[in-house]
Amino acid sequence: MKVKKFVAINMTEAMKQIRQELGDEAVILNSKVIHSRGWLGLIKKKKLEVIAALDSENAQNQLIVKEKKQIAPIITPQETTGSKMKNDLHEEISELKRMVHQVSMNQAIPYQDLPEPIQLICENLHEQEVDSEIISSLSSELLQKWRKSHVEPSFQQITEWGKQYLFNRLSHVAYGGFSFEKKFINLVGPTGVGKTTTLAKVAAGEILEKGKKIAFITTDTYRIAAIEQLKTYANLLNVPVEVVYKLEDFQKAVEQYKEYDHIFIDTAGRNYREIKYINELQNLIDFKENMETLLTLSLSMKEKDIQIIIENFKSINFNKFIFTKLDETSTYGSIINLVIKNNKGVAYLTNGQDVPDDLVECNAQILINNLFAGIKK
Ligand SMILES: Nc1nc2c(ncn2[C@@H]2O[C@H](COP(=O)(O)OP(=O)(O)OP(=O)(O)O)[C@@H](O)[C@H]2O)c(=O)[nH]1
Ligand SMILES: [Mg+2]
Repeated sequence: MKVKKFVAINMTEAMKQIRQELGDEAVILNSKVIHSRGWLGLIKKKKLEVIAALDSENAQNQLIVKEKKQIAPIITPQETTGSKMKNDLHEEISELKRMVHQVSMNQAIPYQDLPEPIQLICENLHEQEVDSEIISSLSSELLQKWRKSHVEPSFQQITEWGKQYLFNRLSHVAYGGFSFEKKFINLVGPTGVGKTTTLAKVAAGEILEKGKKIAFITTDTYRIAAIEQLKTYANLLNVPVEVVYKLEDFQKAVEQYKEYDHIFIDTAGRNYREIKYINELQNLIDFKENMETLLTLSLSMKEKDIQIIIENFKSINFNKFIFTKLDETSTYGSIINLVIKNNKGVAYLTNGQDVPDDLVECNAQILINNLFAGIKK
């Protein structure tokens, strides 16, 4: 068997070379995209490396390699006999399927032509589901800085440029926990994201560290266990709880707790992709009160669904986001996308079930550090 490596700008050129050297009966064993350095080492040229072989003994039974849409070869079986040939054919088809998949995967990644360090950063952000618009403007910025640089920048330097770029895009919104300038502290958001747990974490901090006088209100009468859950935290923290079924109850509770420093409101999780549940919430809580409202979202949710929920909550005019369950993911891109898209900052991040420990007051730097934590050369 004669095996040879061919390098060409695309599959069409590779096929020409293979036909010229090995003839029509050559078999392609493997192909991969390779990169060669271009001008000043900046632009990398993409080439295709193809390994082809010719089995002279079985030449008459070999597969004829043809080209399909200039991307991947297809095979056309000629007359074959016996199970060996069937097996060979089967193997060839599997190999070609794998190659086609590989080539199409390579083409799907839009960062291939960038210098390697920038490519690495962009691919990592892509993995973390950062919006392609953000990655593409970040890569332009990094390329520009690279070109202006008199010496070849280190990977660390490029990473710092990337962090700075994102910081500029993220830092115009407000971060940090509740200001506690308002009497009512309110958490809203979809089912099971961690509203009650987070409320207990924040309340525990205010009571245990600052000695504040706190009361709880729950409007979650939808789930029987919800009241019990809040009561358990209330007992542990030694604070009263009022259950609110309608707006008048809410107003009564306001009067009843007027001596307290803050009233923490726990709301029911509903399918807030439907606007009717937002209206229900507005019928229970007087959002015109002296109130700070945070929209609680979990990182285990799909970003598309989160965005629909955010749009629906805009009528309530919430102050900031809380993102929960950071411990359940290593994909932080959606936080970055949602902050930039909605011009809203993040109050807290939660990273576990422990009350009160698994709560972090957020700022832009924390978001960027999380995003870049896994990017290493
Ligand atoms: N892994 C992890 N689990 C969390 C986190 N925060 C809350 N949980 C868990 O998520 C589950 C739901 O938490 P809840 O606080 O009851 O959520 P909720 O939003 O109040 O739920 P509903 O009131 O039913 O809408 C519980 O098992 C919590 O312990 C977190 O940051 N990480
Ligand atoms: Mg709850």
